[in-house]
Amino acid sequence: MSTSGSVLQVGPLKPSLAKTLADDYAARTLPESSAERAAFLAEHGADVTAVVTSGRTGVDAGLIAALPNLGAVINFGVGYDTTDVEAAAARGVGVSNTPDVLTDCVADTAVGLLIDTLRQFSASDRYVRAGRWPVDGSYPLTRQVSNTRVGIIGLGRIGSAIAHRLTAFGCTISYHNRHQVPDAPYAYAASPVDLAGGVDVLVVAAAGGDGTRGLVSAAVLDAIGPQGYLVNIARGSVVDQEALVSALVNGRLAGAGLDVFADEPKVPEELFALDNVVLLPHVASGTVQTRAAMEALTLRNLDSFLATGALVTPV
Ligand code: 8YV
Repeated sequence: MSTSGSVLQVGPLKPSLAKTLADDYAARTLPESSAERAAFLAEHGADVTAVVTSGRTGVDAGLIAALPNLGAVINFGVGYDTTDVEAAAARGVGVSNTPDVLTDCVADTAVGLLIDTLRQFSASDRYVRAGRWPVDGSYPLTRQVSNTRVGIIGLGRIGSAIAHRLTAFGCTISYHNRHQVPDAPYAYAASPVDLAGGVDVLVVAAAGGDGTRGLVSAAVLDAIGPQGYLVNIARGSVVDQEALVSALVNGRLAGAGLDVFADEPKVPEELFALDNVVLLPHVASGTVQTRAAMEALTLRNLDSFLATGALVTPV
């Protein structure tokens, strides 16, 4: 489908998606620098009816205000915490995301990261590569995964898929969520501290944004305790990162597996030397198959909006 240049790309996107937007939709790209941006918006702002962005960048209230004819913000990714949904709603601007298509890969990553963190496979690999096995002998013993007690914060699509996988490992699952989930076969904890106090591993799968900022606080980390682990595949903002680093550096937490950070791509360097911490560069949905499905759903939302004004997967 082609349009008269009414589509605006905001922030970097998957190269094939950016190419399709430019070639087939005559999309323009919002300049990075603020000086160029102001001139661009003065010239083209009123033409824009649809923005395509990702969770990395998003659309804030200022940008929404500068686009008087905007009708939709189409987000590549399930998380849309970088877009000001309230400001969009106040203007009648729809927001879509890419749910479901990435659930399996993100849940796979959560389980892989959990296993790597408890069993220290990444650290063991480094041990072999550094030539330490013949010199220092067997790698130190690690923590069993199967039959552990796992608490999940956020029992949505992804949290439920993680719970389902870990059930097959014989893990006992409990969860905390804004609301208790009807018919969920897992024990509900009324608060994150209550949940953390009764588990060996706390997995964060809650949406980011102001509603969950710092939900995993210093008190929650203390409740997990020196024998417990944290795994985060959600958003860095859900965890008090300063408190987490301090707990890990001081041995008040047994370990952590982190795919997301407070200020990506910056990762606290204090963690680099810790073998009980696994650090991933926000790759949970990063497979060829899932990213292609996310791209296709992003374009379905754009096509639907341009043709009918309605989004396929509104948030
Ligand atoms: C993507 C994600 O890496 O979907 C999300 O919310 O965090 C990831 O799947 C990201 O959105 C791409 O920018």
